[in-house]
Amino acid sequence: MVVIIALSGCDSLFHLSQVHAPAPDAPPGPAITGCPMYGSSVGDRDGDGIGDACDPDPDNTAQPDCFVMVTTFALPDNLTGWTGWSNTNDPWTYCTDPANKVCSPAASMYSALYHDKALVDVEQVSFAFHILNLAVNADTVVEVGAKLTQGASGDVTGRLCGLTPSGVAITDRTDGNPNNTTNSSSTITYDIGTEARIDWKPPTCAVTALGAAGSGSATTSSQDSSRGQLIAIRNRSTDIIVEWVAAYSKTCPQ
Ligand SMILES: [Ca+2]
Ligand SMILES: [Ca+2]
Repeated sequence: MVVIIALSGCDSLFHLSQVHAPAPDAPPGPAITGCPMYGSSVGDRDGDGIGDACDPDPDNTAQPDCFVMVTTFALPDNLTGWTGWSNTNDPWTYCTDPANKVCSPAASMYSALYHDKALVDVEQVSFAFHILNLAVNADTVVEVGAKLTQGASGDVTGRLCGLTPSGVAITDRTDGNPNNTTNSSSTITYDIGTEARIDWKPPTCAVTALGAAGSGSATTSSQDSSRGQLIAIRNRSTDIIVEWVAAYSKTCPQ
């Protein structure tokens, strides 16, 4: 019964189709340490507080890495601080199976999930998910980006990294001119249902399937086409379970 009540309340919240003007950076809170997305972490070789299992630079010696955001979408915080959008007005919701994860709008052609706070100095954003569909369509896209904004259409504008019909790719998106894929290179063969992780650390976009499905990457040499300071994930023509999203920076919150 508790779950039913929670779902009802959040459905109405996540019908919102517009992200409000990003709030300024929140006052610094406690530093995020370990690997919250994995529940625990063993080892921290470089002593920067980020566990080896989720440290993008586990042997750094000069500047420390820091988390600026980690969301595991676990209750009770779940989708707080995130705003969903889809072109069919279907909501992002908590999954009923598995519980405590976020499911994309079913049957939505285009959808995005925006982090509500502007985040500066993000150097890497990582995103883990499962694809649920039995067949990936020719126009299936699962992407993540930082330095984004929400365009007038409600869809993402800015540079994204992830899976596209042409494989792992880096895509610049603008309203009215939605796709300009740069330096698409590696292909990836997917096992549907396998957890995959996207790591976007400009200029490199890497997708790793955590099962037996392989990995791929693409690299761009073009200038960053940043349009804002929002992090968002985006998917098209597929259903996904969102596992976690994390943002890293060399500039640690003071
Ligand atoms: Ca570390
Ligand atoms: Ca490190």
